[in-house]
Amino acid sequence: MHIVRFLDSGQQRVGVGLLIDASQVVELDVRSISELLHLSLDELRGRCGAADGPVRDATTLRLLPPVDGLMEVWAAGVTYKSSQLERMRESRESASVYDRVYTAERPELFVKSTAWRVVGDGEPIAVREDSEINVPEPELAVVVNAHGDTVGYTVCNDVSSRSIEGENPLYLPQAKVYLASCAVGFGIRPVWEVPDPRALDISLEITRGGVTVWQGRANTEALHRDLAELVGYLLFANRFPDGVVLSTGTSLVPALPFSLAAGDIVEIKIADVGSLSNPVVSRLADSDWLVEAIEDASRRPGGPART
Ligand code: DO4
Ligand code: MG
Repeated sequence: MHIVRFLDSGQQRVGVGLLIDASQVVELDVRSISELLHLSLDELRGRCGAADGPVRDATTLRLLPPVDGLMEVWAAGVTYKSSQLERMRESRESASVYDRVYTAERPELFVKSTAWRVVGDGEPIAVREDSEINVPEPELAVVVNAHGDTVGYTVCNDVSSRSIEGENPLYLPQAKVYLASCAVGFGIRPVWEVPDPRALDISLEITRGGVTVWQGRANTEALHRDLAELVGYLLFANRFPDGVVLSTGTSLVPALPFSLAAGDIVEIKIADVGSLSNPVVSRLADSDWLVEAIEDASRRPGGPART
């Protein structure tokens, strides 16, 4: 079961519900994911268990990323050995910062996205025109409620520019935070349905013109830090009144000089959690969805309607 946010194009409204067996959505009597994240974990579980709203055919709805209101997406970095080694390769002059942060007590955490910028399943992700090497970063993401409790998991793609970060680590925000650089999966798998988040298979496949150009597999058992430790640092001097998504870092990084190209399809699967598939664009103007999202968001600070 996944907690989902959906667009009903017929009725021109956004709703929230439970996706059951990928075929049916049982509506919940709330207006947003953030409203659900105001509940305690017990209240949320009770609300999901007692759901008896209208049942909808999931194929008639468009699933939106489960991030809305004042929610933010944050990300942890260099949490897997493979990520540390690849970043040391791309950044020879500043290689030691990755070495040091991997073993330091304090993890690397950064803001990845506000809610309205998040791209959902099937929507385009972008690579920057001023960046030579661009990669997807498939990551397990933890969903934390307004009280600081982990309530579920989802899939995040922390799309990044390796060349901009490699030039100087102080360029990290430009390498990581730009329009359509953050994609989040179609729903939240509740924490009570994922017995061991440190034993999940992650796969990444990149296809170009129907041909696989890169694929890899990993498992969250190789994560160098506890999930609770990452969430603890995130909340140490911060509060998230509508909840927050914390992406926990990547262990799959295509070796240099591989780069994403416009037209590629990036497919991520995390066992028991979900999947995420997005086409790649390089010129924002070429993506109708992005252009509409920007226009929409500027009219509605609450977020794009995405009709
Ligand atoms: O240090 C840069 C970011 C690393 C990152 O995003 C990751 O390891 O997933
Ligand atoms: Mg990352």
